[in-house]
Amino acid sequence: MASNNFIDYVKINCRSGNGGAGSAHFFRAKGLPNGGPDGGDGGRGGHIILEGNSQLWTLLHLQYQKHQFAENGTNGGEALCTGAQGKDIIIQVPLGTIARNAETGEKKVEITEHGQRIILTPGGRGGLGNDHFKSATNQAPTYAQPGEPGIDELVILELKLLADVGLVGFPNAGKSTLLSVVSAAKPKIADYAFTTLTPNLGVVAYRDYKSFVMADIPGIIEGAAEGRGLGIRFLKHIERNSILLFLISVDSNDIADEYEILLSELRQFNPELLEKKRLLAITKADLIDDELEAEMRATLPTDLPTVFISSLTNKNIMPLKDMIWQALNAKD
Ligand SMILES: Nc1nc2c(ncn2[C@@H]2O[C@H](COP(=O)(O)OP(=O)(O)OP(=O)(O)O)[C@@H](O)[C@H]2O)c(=O)[nH]1
Ligand SMILES: [Mg+2]
Repeated sequence: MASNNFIDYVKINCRSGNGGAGSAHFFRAKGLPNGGPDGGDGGRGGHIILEGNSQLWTLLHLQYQKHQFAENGTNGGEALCTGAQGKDIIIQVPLGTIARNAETGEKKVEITEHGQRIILTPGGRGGLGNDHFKSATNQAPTYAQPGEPGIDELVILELKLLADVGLVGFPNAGKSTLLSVVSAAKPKIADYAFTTLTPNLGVVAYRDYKSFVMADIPGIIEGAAEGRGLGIRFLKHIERNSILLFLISVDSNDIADEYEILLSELRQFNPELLEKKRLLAITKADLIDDELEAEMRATLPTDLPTVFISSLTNKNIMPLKDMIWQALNAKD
């Protein structure tokens, strides 16, 4: 990861509050020395609760708050007084946070919406006071329930990386080079076709500690669906990506034509791939001047947002990231 401020995994110790004990008190008053049971219930122990917050993008804020202890409930009192509930602890987490039991790895909860609250570690129930135990045959129960103990556990919070962008392009289009300039990934780069033989993933740091994952896959050529080149088996790696970024080099003979070939190969592999949002980056823009760029602009496909970039000079790399981020987070 390019920045140490991006934290997507923390282990925290959660301890919910003990429930307060029920009271075994009996009513007493002048002239009424043997009143009935009036012990109140104990208060519930505090819960540890997770709350989704769409303004958070990492678990960094929890790195120094690894002990989360909720308050105990207080005991029940006389005159049917219920004990006070232990204060809950509410932990704010980014959307896409998954909580697991650290020992078993079992998933406990997942937060997907802003404002969503889920109890992670429930507080102990308060015990019932003796008033609950009176009956026809026992009108003076001296028994009251103890409070239920809280739970002390280790929990792993993990951030599922929000969404991905898959790179689609001919060999040599500059896919791996782009990944290497926007992420800490170090894919092999060379000026021959099929340099990339297996997919590479990189985490792209975006403004304010946000991030997304970019997948660089081997180049696709015409006929890939029939097995030419490395074929299209690698396309399965972009099936779960939420958007596709097409990369076509400025030195392509015909950008619109190359785009159509890529689309057609994707369609043959899995038509659903064409339902994903698409963006187009024309790469190696450092090789042409502004005049030529303006001329080329007129020949580009018009059905998707397009930007001229250069991984060599960093031209339009930030606007490209903005474009990707917008597409990943668009609400449609
Ligand atoms: N001038 C210039 N050359 C670039 C740029 N980006 C990539 N290249 C060059 O283009 C060639 C291919 O780059 P790669 O990143 O390996 O291309 P690829 O799309 O990953 O290729 P495959 O893995 O074979 O599919 C290399 O020689 C790069 O140095 C750029 O922005 N400007
Ligand atoms: Mg490559």
